[in-house]
Amino acid sequence: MTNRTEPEQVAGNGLLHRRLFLQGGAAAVGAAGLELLTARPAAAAEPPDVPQWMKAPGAGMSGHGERSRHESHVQRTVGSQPGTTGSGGSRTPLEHLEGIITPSALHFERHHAGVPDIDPDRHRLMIHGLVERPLIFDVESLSRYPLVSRIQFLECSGNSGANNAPEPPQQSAGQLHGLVSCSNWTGVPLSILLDDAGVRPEARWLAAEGADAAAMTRSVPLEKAMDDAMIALYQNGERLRPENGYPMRLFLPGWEGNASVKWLRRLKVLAEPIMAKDETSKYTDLLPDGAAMMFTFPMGVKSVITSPSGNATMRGPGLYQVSGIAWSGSGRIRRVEVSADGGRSWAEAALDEPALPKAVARFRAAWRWDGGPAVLQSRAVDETGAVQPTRQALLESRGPQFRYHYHAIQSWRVSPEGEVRNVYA
Ligand SMILES: Nc1nc2c(c(=O)[nH]1)N[C@H]1C(S)=C(S)[C@@H](COP(=O)(O)O)O[C@H]1N2
Ligand SMILES: [Mo]
Repeated sequence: MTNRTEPEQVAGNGLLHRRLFLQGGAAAVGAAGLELLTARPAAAAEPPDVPQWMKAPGAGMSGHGERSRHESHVQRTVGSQPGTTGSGGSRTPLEHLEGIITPSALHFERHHAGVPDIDPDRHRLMIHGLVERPLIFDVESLSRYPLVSRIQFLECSGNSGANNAPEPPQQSAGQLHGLVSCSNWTGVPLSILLDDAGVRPEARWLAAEGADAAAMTRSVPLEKAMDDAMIALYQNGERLRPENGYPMRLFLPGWEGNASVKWLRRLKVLAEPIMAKDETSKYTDLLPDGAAMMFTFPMGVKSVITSPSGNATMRGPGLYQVSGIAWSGSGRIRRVEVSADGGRSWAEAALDEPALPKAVARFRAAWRWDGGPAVLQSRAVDETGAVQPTRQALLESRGPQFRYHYHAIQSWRVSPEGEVRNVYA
């Protein structure tokens, strides 16, 4: 065991240099890289093991795959409003996932009146209002337009709102923050369709209407529609899941999820916002003086450590890989820092490549836990220079009645017994 050169500590309470995760880093630091994997040395006397599954041929092929039956415990956390079945949400189990893509079957869901069972052959999208030529599209005609494909996150503006409560809820990373997911979305740029329809000069807004029983409707500024909005048809290479808007949805990168209207059936071009029930009764931000902000679309810069997660138990002192996700509605994540001493000192985390705009970024830090009390935090900075705020700073700036757009730093306390808990630090 010579040559054991663990990266140097760069922040308090055991945070090590991120070198370990940079390209070639694990090789450069030698045995410390192996230790992170916690492999035990093979004992020379152990017989080679021939497990059951090597003794006979395995199962055959299948037309549509399923995950391993040993992974069936990985589930979304489902919650619906009292007295309803389809009105509510389900949260992505962030603590069970790695990388940046959310498997479609685990994408979070938020429905106002359940998932409609739409026959794609009978579904239509109409573009009308302040246009030269009102147009009707079906799935087939839309699919012939030039498609674009982008990896981008979707986040409900109600995400993480449980941390507004006076006492920290004891939940996992996914239960607290799992109203965010990230997919490879493929669809038609909305600007092409609007150009085909011929938008009139006085047009400023669009009303987007969904084909669910809620007929969920939101106003979208024409500027966003002409910028990076898409009519999404595919999610992670396959057709959209019914839960996520099959056969077509509006997708507004970086903006609060609610405005990305699912099961999209109508876009009405307008001079003013339509003031739909969904944007007057909800999705406004009440200020301390009683006024409310409307149309607060972009999602703030945010991050959360997913490993370890709240409600997890650490297996004892040693070297750990702290891993998490960061994202910003304003562009790329430039930097993520991790603290193990409740924000007194910070170590820069390694970011997985590539860093994509308005996508989830995966960060990692190496942490030698000495078995003492610790408070783990992550803090993201985006390419505009915006810094993720502390919980205290966020609540002070917005007042106690604020509900949406919670994006403060998450604190996980690690007890000497290894129990990880949500705390307000
Ligand atoms: N038609 C329709 N669109 C909708 C909704 C809905 O209930 N009906 N929910 C909205 C909300 S609040 C969010 S956060 C996102 C959730 O998208 P997802 O279920 O694909 O994650 O869809 C939005 N679009
Ligand atoms: Mo939402």
